[in-house]
Amino acid sequence: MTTMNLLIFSVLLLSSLTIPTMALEVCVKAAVGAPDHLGDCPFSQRVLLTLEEKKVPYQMHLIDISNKPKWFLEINPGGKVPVVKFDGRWVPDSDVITQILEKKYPKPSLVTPAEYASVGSKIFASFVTFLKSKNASDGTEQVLMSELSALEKHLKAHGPYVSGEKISAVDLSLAPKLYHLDVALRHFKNWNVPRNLTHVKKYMKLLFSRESFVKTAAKKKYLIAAWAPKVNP
Ligand SMILES: N[C@@H](CCC(=O)N[C@@H](CS)C(=O)NCC(=O)O)C(=O)O
Repeated sequence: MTTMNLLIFSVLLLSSLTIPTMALEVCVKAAVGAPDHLGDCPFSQRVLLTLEEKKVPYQMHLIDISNKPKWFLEINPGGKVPVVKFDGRWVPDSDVITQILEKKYPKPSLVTPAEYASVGSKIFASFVTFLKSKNASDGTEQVLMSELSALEKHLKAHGPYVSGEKISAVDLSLAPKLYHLDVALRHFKNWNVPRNLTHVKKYMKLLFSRESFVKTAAKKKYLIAAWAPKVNP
């Protein structure tokens, strides 16, 4: 082997050894009943969306949260997903993780202006309450509708994304939650986001069709399987 060939060979060998270790390790929820498939956790998807949008290479570990492996509980005694390993330290909580990602990988910026950071923040809780409700006149649907109407008003004034033309952190947090709302309410309650919420409808379409979303979304059947025992305990 010539010196040049040896040099090229060494560079290739070195890069093949270093590329996998450059990838961030991330633990996310595995699908309920299918531990080899990506699960439905909206907080895990939020982190994956942030990694995808920032084009940060990552290595995913699927965690069966109904049967957490010993190694996972050792690195993360709190036992929740997502967790990401930064500089040798495992960090839980999607709020904390996405803030660290923004600092470490500032481009493209996903910073949401402070005045828009809580847009839509009550939608998920009101969706869950409505989903689990067995009493059609308990007002839970109206609470959800008022949150969705507030989002509609905001998007009409500032859209197509929460902070305008560019996607930002708040959209990446809302997207998986709106996906749950869309899939679970249609399946369990035959309920759809009303047509007159045109901006919300367009927003959901825009989010769900992004490459990052398609790559990181759980299959609908896994999402339904995860909600079933909570809807009908
Ligand atoms: N506040 C946390 C919530 C994470 C969370 O609730 N994860 C759920 C799955 S979606 C979990 O790990 N549950 C397992 C458990 O609590 O044992 C975040 O934003 O990351």
